[in-house]
Amino acid sequence: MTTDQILMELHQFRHSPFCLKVRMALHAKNLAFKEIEVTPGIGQISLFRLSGQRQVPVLVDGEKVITDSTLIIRHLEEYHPQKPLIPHDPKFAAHVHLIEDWADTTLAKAAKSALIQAAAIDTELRLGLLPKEIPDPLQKVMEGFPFRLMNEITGIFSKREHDQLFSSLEQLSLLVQNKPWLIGDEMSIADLSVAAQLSLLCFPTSSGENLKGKGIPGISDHPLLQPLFQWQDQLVLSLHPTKPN
Ligand SMILES: N[C@@H](CCC(=O)N[C@@H](CS)C(=O)NCC(=O)O)C(=O)O
Repeated sequence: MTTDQILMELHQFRHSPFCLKVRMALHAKNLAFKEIEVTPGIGQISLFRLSGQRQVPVLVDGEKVITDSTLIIRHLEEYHPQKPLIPHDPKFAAHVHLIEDWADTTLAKAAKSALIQAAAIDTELRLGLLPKEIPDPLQKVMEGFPFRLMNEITGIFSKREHDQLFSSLEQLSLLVQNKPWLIGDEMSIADLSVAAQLSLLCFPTSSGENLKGKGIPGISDHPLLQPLFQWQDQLVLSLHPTKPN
């Protein structure tokens, strides 16, 4: 049974874009929920016991335990239908599903690779991404670890991948100029999915003091992409009350 009386629980990594996507959907629907921070590694053991898999986000809504951001939002649409995030018009809905899938796969993969490459070079960025719970000695190890060398060996983010990502971002930047929503006249899960993944490229104000304003050099500060990152920051801020990090 799903009930509004029991507070929903969102098991998450704070900086995971998929968790941000779900948090934004919960806020858009004005639903109260409790955030449960999962410690990478050790915390995923209890997550596995809870959900049968080790990835975040996981939503616990009454007796239901739902994994995967897309399935979580389908669940919210069904059981908490206020402020729909999937349009009723089937054609708009089809566009929304396609963009959500693209953002969760192609954009997510490219943004993650770009971030790993940038973090390999920028120690401050690397440390800012660590969960608060990581003890100081481990932070020191992360500081000294030869990420740059590892990155050069694995060649993790090629020029071709960078150019493909940049071209998609340029197109998105055009789409959001003078229009607040990617599809139709209402906010949809397409907007939330794209904005969430963009948070890996340009950290929104809601990421907290250590990260806000940081981003991938050459992308987050590129003039052509400013309309896109401004759109993202406004959307995330409007759906994500700032908390001390
Ligand atoms: N398709 C999933 C992807 C979730 C995902 O990739 N979660 C990452 C964090 S961003 C994770 O839990 N990684 C830890 C692991 O794979 O062990 C969704 O939409 O929720």
